[in-house]
Amino acid sequence: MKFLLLLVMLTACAATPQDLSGKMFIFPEQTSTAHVRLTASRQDFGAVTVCHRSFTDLNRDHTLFSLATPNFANDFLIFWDETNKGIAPHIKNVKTVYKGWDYKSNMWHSICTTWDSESGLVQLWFDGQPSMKKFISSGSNISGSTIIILGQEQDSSGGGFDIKQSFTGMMSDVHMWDYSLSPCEIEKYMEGLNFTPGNVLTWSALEFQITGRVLVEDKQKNCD
Ligand SMILES: *[C@@H]1O[C@H](CO)[C@@H](O)[C@H](O)[C@H]1NC(C)=O
Ligand SMILES: [Ca+2]
Repeated sequence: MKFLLLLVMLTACAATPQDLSGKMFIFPEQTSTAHVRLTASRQDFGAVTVCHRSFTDLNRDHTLFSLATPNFANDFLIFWDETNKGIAPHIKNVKTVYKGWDYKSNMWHSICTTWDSESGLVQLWFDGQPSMKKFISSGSNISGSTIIILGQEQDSSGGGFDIKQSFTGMMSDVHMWDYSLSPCEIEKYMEGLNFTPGNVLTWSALEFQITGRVLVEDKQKNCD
């Protein structure tokens, strides 16, 4: 009975968007199971911008944001590639690597990625700095039933997790838009100023479901 009640409560939580302003997800241990599944407010994307902040001390491959559809397991993936020492966006299973960033352990990093299907260009922003634009994939939308997961990297829609690509650490301020955000808006996000919140995923009204040991806590504030 207790279990049933808990189940009902969990289900109710998952269905209601929550305001995570000032909060973060903590992924405190390495597993091939613990993750957060985010519910997108829409599907079929002719363009995408995804922003997030993360903090980790991993020195191996790890996922930061994994969006899969039945068509492509890596339909929109942001990945740290340890071999190439670069941040690797994947779009429609095509990968490109951005090297040369100071992706230091044990500090917060803000990363935004934009892509649009018309030009096929991808661009990354790392701690306030824009990368060059690179061609990755053009001519068709990201479409089909969308599954977005933090903490694990999908090799198939909703599954195929690999402990060696899992994320441990903290993650916050996850937003997704179905258009290319302007450089000014991205700068505002980077600097923690007021910006236009995501219209596909909004941190202040996030629908999500936690599986395994992932916790929500307040972000540490500086004492004054
Ligand atoms: C691609 O997505 C946009 C919305 O972002 C939509 O207007 C357009 O019709 C889609 N294109 C195709 C070919 O489905
Ligand atoms: Ca994988």
